[in-house]
Amino acid sequence: LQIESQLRRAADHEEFRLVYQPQVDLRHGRVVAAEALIRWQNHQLGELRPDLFISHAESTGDIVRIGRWVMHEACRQVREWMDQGLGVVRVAINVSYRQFVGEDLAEQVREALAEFDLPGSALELEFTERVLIEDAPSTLQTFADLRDMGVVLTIDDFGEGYSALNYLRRLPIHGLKLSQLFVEGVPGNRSDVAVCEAVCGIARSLGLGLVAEGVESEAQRQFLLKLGVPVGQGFLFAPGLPPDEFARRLEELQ
Ligand code: G
Ligand code: G
Ligand code: G
Ligand code: MN
Ligand code: NA
Repeated sequence: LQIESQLRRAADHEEFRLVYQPQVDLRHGRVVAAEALIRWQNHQLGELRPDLFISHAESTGDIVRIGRWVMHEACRQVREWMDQGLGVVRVAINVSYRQFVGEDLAEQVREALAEFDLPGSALELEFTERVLIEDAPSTLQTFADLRDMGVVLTIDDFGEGYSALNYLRRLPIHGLKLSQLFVEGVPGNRSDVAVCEAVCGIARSLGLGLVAEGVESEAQRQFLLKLGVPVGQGFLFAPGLPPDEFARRLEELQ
């Protein structure tokens, strides 16, 4: 497949970049973190969306190399922002299931943090529910090691997949991300409202943080605030921004 042969060479040809979507305090819009989102510009295929190529990269195994690049680049960027005196801010990166199995993820993170002299708290890892479900023998230890480094651990797209409540209880994670699938329908759609309330209740009773995704309207922001969701991200605030635009945005708000 063309996409797969191009993928293999993309990292070497510097075809990837990261954009950064602000996570904001839903009360007054202060930026509390940024999610790094990968972009791929290929000379033959054009701009490809991650939901298309990430699944290819997962099946070929290229995701392991791409994931290393993402972690390195995100840490390099945070260091640059810190050196510029910007009040940043933690960066969240998306981690695939494949990066977790058969790889020493905790060691990778330790090396990246050390290279750029960053505290663990500068980094957040977003996992999918699949990581919980597969429950590899080393998972619990890896989570514990990462948490001991101060790295923030969250479950992405919570509620979309399997929602393994049993695993949530056992793993030392910090927070959940409420899937935009459910945020989309509030406040009008009653079943979406019910799911948002339920996820909020789970987060609260387990003592977990909660970030709402896909906040596009003022009505959604108001609804989530009333529900007690502290942080959100979405087009209401900003899409993923190139690093210089993200930095400008931060400066404006400070
Ligand atoms: O960036 P976009 O809004 O198109 O993201 C689409 C999907 O791709 C999301 O599910 C997101 O989690 C995933 N994604 C974006 N960047 C990365 C990345 O660096 N690594 C992994 N594994 N997934 C990513
Ligand atoms: O739970 P603990 O006290 O270990 O939290 C450590 C750090 O993680 C704190 O800085 C806290 O604000 C942050 N945190 C807790 N929950 C979340 C979350 O859901 N998302 C994000 N981004 N940070 C969180
Ligand atoms: O799965 P993950 O949450 O990592 O992916 C985030 C995805 O959601 C990215 O593709 C990003 O571009 C997209 N996104 C971010 N904010 C919004 C939003 O407000 N509305 C919609 N429809 N998509 C969003
Ligand atoms: Mn994510
Ligand atoms: Na998500």
